[in-house]
Amino acid sequence: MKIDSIGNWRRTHHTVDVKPELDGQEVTLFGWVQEIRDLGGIRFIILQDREGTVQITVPRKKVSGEVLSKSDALQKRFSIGVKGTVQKTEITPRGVEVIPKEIKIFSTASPQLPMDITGKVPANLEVRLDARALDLCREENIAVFKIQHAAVEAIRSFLFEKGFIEVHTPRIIASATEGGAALFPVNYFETKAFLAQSPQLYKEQLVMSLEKVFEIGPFFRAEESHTRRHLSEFVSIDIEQAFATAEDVMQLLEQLMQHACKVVKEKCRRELATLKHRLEVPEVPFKRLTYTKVLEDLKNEGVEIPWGEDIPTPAFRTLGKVHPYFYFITDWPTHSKAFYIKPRDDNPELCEGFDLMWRWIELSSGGTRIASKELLIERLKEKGLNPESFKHHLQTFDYGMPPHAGWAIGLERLTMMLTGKRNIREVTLYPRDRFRLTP
Ligand code: AMO
Repeated sequence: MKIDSIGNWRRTHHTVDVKPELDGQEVTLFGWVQEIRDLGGIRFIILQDREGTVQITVPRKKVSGEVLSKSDALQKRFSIGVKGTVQKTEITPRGVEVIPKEIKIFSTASPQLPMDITGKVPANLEVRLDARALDLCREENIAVFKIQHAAVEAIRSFLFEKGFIEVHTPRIIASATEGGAALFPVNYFETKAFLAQSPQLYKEQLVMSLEKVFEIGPFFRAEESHTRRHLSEFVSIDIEQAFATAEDVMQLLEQLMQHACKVVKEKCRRELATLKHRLEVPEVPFKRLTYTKVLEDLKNEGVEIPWGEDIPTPAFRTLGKVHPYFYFITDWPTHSKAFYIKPRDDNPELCEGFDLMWRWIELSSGGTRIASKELLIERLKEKGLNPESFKHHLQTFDYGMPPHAGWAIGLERLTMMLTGKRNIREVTLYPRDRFRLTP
């Protein structure tokens, strides 16, 4: 088949912008063949681009021989260009169709695609992830990532507005930052290094100079657990703020959540409709429950957890039914949180760490940090970590570390909430987990 070059053709409209008001006007459209319906004398081609679809109608007797033979050759997922005339019509749902004057075929596609790109015949998730580039062409997936994009844009501008400076910290590091989660080792010249689990120690150091910082980027956890909410590579939205406490950054976080939901709800009406998801803009302040209160709530539901122990996933599911939207869990036992979280002055058994929950899923965690070097060394030892491995970080506490606090949100978990998707892999372009490293 002859493959056309783009030549001097340039897009005049996206498919969604082809409206009945343009009746009689010539347009140049680019995209992909989503569906072909042949009714003998007339052929309908659904042209898809990033913004939606439009019907290209080919009345056999009325188009040129060249257009006819090109349209006869088309198959699903061919990449094409169409120059044609817009026509108002009653027969398509959008009240418009395009009658082609010229068609260019830029590339062909396999006649046996690994899945139905219209989504009418559902494919299982593993099949879809194996052919992810094709799966991402489905309207539903385009909607998911447009919603994620709108959320990230809203978050960035919110934080800029509040005076935060965007930073980029190292991904190749020498020692662990998050005790619990495992590290991925990498060969670094003659020595061993690791992929960063979080920007925690760097963002804390940066409050000494830049005061209010944020970072959005990928981090790595060698998660053994294969769940619907864990990835080995996830995108973290981190903030850290000087001269602030947990309560200050919790207020910032709830306002940010409300803002992100509001922006997505306004800007992504079409995408939310495609996903059939009703997004609720939450009221602030969010509920604040102490860890001890959570245990009481769980006891009332028949789930008993001894004070001081971790809350297992099934218990969180129960809790999510009692508190169905956003809520904070505060006043965790100090030993259950990372070494850098500040114990309470009035009761060091409890700490100033918090989690932001959405139903049963942890969306974000953070807290007031320890600003005293001695206390930090003590906490490292209590956690069984060697202060010597943290000497470069500890040194920075001799340079005037201010009181500070911060948090991190998992972008994919946030996207699950915004889109109503139940598996984190659905909202990750190319997910990485215990069993998946490709594509
Ligand atoms: P934490 O380990 O709780 O805290 O991570 C913060 C948030 O990141 C997301 N997240 C993940 N998402 C997908 N897959 C994973 N494996 C994964 N691990 C974490 C979650 C979680 O709430 N340094 C602290 C944050 C801070 O105190 O500022 C930290 O990393 O949404």
